[in-house]
Amino acid sequence: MKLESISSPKDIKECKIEELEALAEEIRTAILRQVSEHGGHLSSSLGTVELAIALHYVYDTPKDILIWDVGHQAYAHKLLTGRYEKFFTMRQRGGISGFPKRSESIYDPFGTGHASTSISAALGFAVARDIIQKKNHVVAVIGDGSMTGGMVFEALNNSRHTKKNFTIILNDNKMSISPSVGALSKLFSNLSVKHSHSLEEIGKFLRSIPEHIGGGKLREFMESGKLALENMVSPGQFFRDFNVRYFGPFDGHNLQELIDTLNGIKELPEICLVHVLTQKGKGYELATTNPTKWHGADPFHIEDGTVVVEKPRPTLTSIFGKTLLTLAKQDKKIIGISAAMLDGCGLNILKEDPETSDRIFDVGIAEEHAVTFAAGLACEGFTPVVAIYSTFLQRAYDQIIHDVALQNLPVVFILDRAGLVGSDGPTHHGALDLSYLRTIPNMVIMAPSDENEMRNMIYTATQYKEGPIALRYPRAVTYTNEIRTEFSALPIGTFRVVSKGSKVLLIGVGFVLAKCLDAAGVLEKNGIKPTIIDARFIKPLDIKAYQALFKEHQVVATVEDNSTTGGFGSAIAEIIAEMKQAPCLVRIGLPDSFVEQGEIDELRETLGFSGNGIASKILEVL
Ligand SMILES: Cc1ncc(C[n+]2csc(CCOP(=O)(O)OP(=O)(O)O)c2C)c(N)n1
Repeated sequence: MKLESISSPKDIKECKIEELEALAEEIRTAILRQVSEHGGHLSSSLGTVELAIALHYVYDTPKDILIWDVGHQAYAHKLLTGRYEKFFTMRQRGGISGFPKRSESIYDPFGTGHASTSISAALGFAVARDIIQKKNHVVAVIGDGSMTGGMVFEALNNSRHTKKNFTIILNDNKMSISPSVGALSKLFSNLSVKHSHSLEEIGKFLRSIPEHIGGGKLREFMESGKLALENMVSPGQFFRDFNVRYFGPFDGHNLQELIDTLNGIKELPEICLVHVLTQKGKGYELATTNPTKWHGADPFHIEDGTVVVEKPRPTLTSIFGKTLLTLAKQDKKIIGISAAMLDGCGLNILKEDPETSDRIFDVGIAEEHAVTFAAGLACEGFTPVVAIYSTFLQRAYDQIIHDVALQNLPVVFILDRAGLVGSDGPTHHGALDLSYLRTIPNMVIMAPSDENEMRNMIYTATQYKEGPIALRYPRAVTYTNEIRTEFSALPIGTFRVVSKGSKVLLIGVGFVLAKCLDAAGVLEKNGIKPTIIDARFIKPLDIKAYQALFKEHQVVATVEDNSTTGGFGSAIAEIIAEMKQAPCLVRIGLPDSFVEQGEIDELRETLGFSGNGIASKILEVL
């Protein structure tokens, strides 16, 4: 059975194990080819190839529901469900998504991208199935990293009394993006020692104790208390307390074992958790030796793993990490917090530095906890810096409001990947943070327009003790060469006049200021020299100073890498609404719809985010 001839999982149902094993190799080759050419999530997907085959072999998808948590590991699933042709368009503009997506395939019953949602969704499917008396199976596949998300336990807690049956596959590779952290990773490691083996070992040990020193009594005791002993050596008890029947661990690369196990548990009328052990990066040695680096990869040469295009400059993420390292060395009250993204957020260099490592906390995929944990630290006089991607901080909205802002605690929020992120698409674009943060009382929000301003904003944030303060910046490399080493705090709420002109006032929020400068070039060719402002702050705003400027201009244009709904442009609209003589306002930003995947620059161009796009919108109004 050739991979390209598979149009649906039905095509593999008659295959022999050897054929399935050969198919697994073909799938790995296809994944490696695709990710090496276009980038993507490599090591997670290489680790779930046999699992995807076994699941589609045993279950009757799409009638049976198969939900992949996060979904970054579902490339084999895509290949087995009629998407071979389109697989090589994955994560590109107009191509298929890098995550499961309902609108893409009937084999993707639930869209994912953010972690720890699969068990809740599976329970929803199971309850619905029983109400409408459908007969199908529901399966959620979740990684050990994603099991650290609080929603998982809310779902398990709820599942216990709904008494629905569905199956959870715990895909345990001992890794989140970095090695898994916390008590759960310890629990799973304990589970990884087959409890039957442990019992056998203990039995052997007890039998070896001679009669005269009480061996017989001990053996009797073991027999009478077998259950208790089993509980003691079998951490499966943890799941049993949730009314979940634990099976495992199994070798997640042994197709026969996986198929037999899934067939064995499939019809059980209870919630089953099948624990499978897999290797992240399986089949590509570089990825198995450094699964963190290969979690998400840019295009690379398969032979030696070198990237096709070197990043021309340092990333903003690394600027943040280096800046915070410098500040944390000077100020021992600074504490860094990450939700399973130490590398992704740039805190890894602080974790590796002996002077700061014990002040850096990876809390697991637990954004809500990260924020409230920071609130507690702030109460005791520390300066917690919570570094979370814009899209993932959405999770912690109530914690930001109720635990931080309401108590006006000085927590610093660092939002990387604000704005468009590119090929990860709509689940990952940071399109809403200005809108969701701006409505929160006490919150200060900043966006730097270059890396020196960014360093000063990080400094300003760590100095600010009046309440919560957030800093957002895009997924980007740096623009300027010269990094200044001194820091200076910015006066809260002030903007910077970049250049003075007349008629048109262009306000850029963050790094899109560069696009405003391009637009100014186009406008100047049309005889208009605009005034250009670097907004710096999104909240608070210097209303009087803005109103004074508005009076001097006919057209005000705001440019932001955030939804125009509720973002900076909306804030300016609120100010203008209170003026007697209002200028015309043009708001340029992301639309009130989910933006699809694609190259960031390409997407921006389509959305009118280029110099020409901005200028033509202004000229239209004039
Ligand atoms: C809410 C949320 N926070 C952070 C992430 C970023 N993220 C993507 S995959 C991943 C690790 C997932 O680990 P695991 O579930 O064990 O899957 P593996 O990649 O190891 O197969 C993280 C932290 C996310 N997708 N969602």
